[in-house]
Amino acid sequence: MDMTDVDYSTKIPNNIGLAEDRRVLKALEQWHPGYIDWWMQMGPEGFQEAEVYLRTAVSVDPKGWARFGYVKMPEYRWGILLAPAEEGRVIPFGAHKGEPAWQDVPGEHRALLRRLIVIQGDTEPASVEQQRHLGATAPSLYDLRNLFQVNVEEGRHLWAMVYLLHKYFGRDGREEADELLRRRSGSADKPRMLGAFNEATPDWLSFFMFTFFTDRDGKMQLESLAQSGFDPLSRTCRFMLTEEAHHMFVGETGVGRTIQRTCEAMKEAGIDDPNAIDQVRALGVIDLPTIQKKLNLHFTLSLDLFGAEISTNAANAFTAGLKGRFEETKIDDDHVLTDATYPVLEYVDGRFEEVDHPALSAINMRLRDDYIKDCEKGVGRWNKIIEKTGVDFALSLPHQAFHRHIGAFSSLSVSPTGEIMGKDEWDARRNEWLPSAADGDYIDSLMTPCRNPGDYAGWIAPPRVGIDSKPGDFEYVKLA
Ligand code: BYC
Ligand code: FE
Ligand code: FE
Repeated sequence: MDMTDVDYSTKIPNNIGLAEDRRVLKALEQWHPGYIDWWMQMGPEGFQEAEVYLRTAVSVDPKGWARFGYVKMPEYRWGILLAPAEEGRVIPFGAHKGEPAWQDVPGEHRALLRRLIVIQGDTEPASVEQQRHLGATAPSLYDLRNLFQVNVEEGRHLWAMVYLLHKYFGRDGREEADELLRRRSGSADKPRMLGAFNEATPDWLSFFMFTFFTDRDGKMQLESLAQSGFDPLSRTCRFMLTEEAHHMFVGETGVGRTIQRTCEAMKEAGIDDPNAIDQVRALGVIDLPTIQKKLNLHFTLSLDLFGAEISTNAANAFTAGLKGRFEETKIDDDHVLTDATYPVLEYVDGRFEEVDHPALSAINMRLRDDYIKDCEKGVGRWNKIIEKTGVDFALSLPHQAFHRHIGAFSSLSVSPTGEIMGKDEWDARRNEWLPSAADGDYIDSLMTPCRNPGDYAGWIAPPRVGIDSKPGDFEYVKLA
């Protein structure tokens, strides 16, 4: 069998020779029913019988790995797919730089490695849980299908991490794999591990912002883990990244289409002032200032996912060779960083300034900076859409210190433009910057489902092209 082909003869599709690995096959088959129970309880509510036009990975060949067809979600073939091994791969960074990549868990770094895998694994089902109510209000069958595509692939990402736990971590790996099915997004007693994954995703604009900003954190974290000296983690993350691209596409185009529709409606009605919120809302579209507030919320929740700016955990993971930097192998330095420094934004003596720190301690900060650059490009593309319609408005990323709960800025009260203020003033002005309950109610009032092929809710423009080159009125989801 070619390494890029996937074996569909076993219950769990895979390209890792699972049929010959009886111990792991058995462990995963034992985990499987719990996963399906979790999916039925916490997966997309009300659509488990629907036939959804989904892509399934049938190969890991970058040139053609997906096959499209109608599937009922509980019958989706969640598989374990690793990118092909690179012959002679070495650990690209840290104290073990240049040594052969590990094919087994390095004993001295076992606990740290397991923690990284568990955190990554925990986010995947969390996002499915956060999005489970959205099917009821989808603005079109096209969007409904995209939601479900993202959901089944996040489910597969959970499988990817669970495979590593079962294969490489023995008994405590099995226990962690079980715990991944027990925690619940937003639960008071068993919450998911990271903040943003316990927030609600109440409406479709939130979903699009989430897939733009939070799935993009996923991309950055997976890129860093794809550099790992632990080869199975690297290979699994490399394949996950090919799926991730679609999730961010869903977010970027979803927000883009929302903006497009708002601007078109304003132009048709002859409204020039983007801040004429009542007039714009009377048109049944989401005003641009409210879109900015949603952006502020999801961007800042996602910044928190990078951890503290100065982190010994991150330094240890780098030095151990477990988690690298974004595009590690393309960076022109020694990849060991013993003497290197990195500028970290800090609040000192009443103002923000960059202070040099040991680069090793600033690994989280660097990744966050790379993330912000990536986000900025996307916001620029949204602004092009606004510009083309002739509406005078630009979206922007808020200041890094605004609305933070993790890291050095979490103790400050800062506006989106970076002004420091007292907590009382910040609290009083909160609703200028973040979605208020009334904004939420308004958006909610627009969230009525649109279920005829080719129809779209009034607040969002249709996509320019269909999925898998399908025509505009294609029935992406056949409702049961
Ligand atoms: N919430 O030293 P620090 C995705 C804790 S998204 C709550 O800075 P570190 C996806 C931290 O645990 C990508 N707690 O931590 C997207 C630590 O506690 P201990 C997910 C937090 O380890 C959409 C303490 O604070 N993957 O895939 O350097 C849909 C000190 O912090 C948070 C990963 O994140 C938080 N936000 O950095 C579906 C990759 N932040 O140890 C999927 C794996 C920090 O003192 N994870 N704390 O008790 C990591 O690389 C790192 O663990 C983190 C945190 C970047 C998350
Ligand atoms: Fe994922
Ligand atoms: Fe994703």
